[in-house]
Amino acid sequence: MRNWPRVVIFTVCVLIQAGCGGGQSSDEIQVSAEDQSAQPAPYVVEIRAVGKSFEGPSEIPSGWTTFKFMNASNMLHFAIIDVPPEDIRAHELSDAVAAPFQEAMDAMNAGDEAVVNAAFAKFPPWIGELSRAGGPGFLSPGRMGQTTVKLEPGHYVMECYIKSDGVFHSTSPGEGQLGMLMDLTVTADRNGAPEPTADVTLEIRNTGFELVRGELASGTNTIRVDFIEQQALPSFVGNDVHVMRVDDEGSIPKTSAWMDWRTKDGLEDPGPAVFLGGINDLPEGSHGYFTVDLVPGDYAFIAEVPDPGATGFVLPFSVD
Ligand SMILES: [Cu+2]
Repeated sequence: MRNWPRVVIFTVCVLIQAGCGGGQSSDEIQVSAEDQSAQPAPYVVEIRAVGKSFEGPSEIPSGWTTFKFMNASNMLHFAIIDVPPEDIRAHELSDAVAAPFQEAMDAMNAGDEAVVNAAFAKFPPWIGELSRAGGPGFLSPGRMGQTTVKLEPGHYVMECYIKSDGVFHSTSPGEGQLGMLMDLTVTADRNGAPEPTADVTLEIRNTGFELVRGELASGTNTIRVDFIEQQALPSFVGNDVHVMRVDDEGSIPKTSAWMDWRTKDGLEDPGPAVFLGGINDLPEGSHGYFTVDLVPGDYAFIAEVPDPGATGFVLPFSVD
């Protein structure tokens, strides 16, 4: 998709040549007219998860941005887009937020509540200003996910906090090193991409999911997700949506129990289900899109909130 401007330039050159050459057939003119009216292409940014690292561009233009998330690792990952206060970069998020989260997690596993509270007390004053701008949802190894959000100019950090052996992927693996945290600057240049069109619309409220328009089918589905409501739960998470495969009757209860990061097995790789992507938290009143390829079978929309099955945040569906 990055070659799109070249295609436009090429088309314009062809039109100029056709105009200068004269004598072209009406068929050729017809083809040129179709080219001119072609829809602008989406702006695609490729992000790769390799081992416990992200690879991708450090700077992109603003506007509707389609993240093509390639999970080239043997672990489950996602890529939530954090919106930190203006001067905060990934290294500061790593030291000031990811490190205390890991201390708290270790203390939770050890059952030491005093140390848990001491770890949370280390959060910086600006933690309350952290917000989220979506990003690709849970994606099993070897898969590709596609998630589109409208990004305004500013500074963002992509993050994955799945755990391996009790350690969040966002936790620094060593002094001065970043875990799965990646700076992303969005410039004032506009990418010119159109808003996607959707096959179905899913609404999210604090009471759960509702499919309000369209029908999921086998093949490629683009899902518009309207965040009618957003919430800040005590576990520091909010509303989002991911697609899981339902392989047997244990899939949903097991995955629902696994969705609370505060438990020892919570969000621990590989997880109890195959995940096909989704979209992370967006602010209340905004919307984004994600695309999933479905083969006939059973699936569910599920949120990364504590006990989603009991709170309306599991919506099973099947495609023929
Ligand atoms: Cu990860």
